[in-house]
Amino acid sequence: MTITLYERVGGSDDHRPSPFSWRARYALAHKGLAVDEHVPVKFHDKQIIAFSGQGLVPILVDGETVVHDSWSIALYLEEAYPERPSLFGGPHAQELTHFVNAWADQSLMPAVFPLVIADLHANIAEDDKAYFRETREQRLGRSIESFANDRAAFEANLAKVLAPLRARLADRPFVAGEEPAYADYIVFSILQFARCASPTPLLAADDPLRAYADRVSDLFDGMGASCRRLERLAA
Ligand SMILES: N[C@@H](CCC(=O)N[C@@H](CS)C(=O)NCC(=O)O)C(=O)O
Repeated sequence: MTITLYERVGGSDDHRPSPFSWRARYALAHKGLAVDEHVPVKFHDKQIIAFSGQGLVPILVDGETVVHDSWSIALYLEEAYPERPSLFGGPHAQELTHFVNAWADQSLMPAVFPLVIADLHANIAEDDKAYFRETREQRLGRSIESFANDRAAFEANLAKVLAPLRARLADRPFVAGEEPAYADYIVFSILQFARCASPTPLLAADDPLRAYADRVSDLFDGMGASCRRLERLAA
């Protein structure tokens, strides 16, 4: 069967800032499923994805099956390919991973977003900037620049939000334990979003969470390495 993944791209086809698209990429790699075609989708490119009946990426097309939403994609892959390595490690772990998904989207992402949004806007394709600015400023009720202004307050908030993650990773390599699983791809996807969006590192060079992000980035032949390039520019 042919597998196609519709993914967000930023300034070029290998600049992939969307955390949700990274989750789908890692889920497929964990299952050992090769993607036959990666379709790059800019923010304003709604026509290419209209077939899915909604306007967000990632979208997985597996043969005749179309699935959108990263969590739904993970559930689909787990059910459709039960003989391949599990993304969760069983039904109870799947339930707990759903909580990790909610924490990442509702706490971690809002803590990271203000620290990188201005750089993300600067780094996406020129013809995507107006759409990005308009939709984000509508949501924020103010300009991107004025929203992102109080960096010190956002950094203090991020430190608080990261505390449970630090505690969890203090004595184990992955959120899921000794081996990585979908919970790690969720958490990593947001650290990766920051790396792809902004050349200013979110975490200090000696921060254990940066080593964690590198660990996940190195999986599957260094699949996440493309986003480290921006960060290295600032190093
Ligand atoms: N809950 C969805 C969220 C997907 C989402 O927000 N995707 C963003 C990725 S950048 C998007 O497509 N945004 C479209 C837009 O900004 O117009 C998931 O987990 O896949």
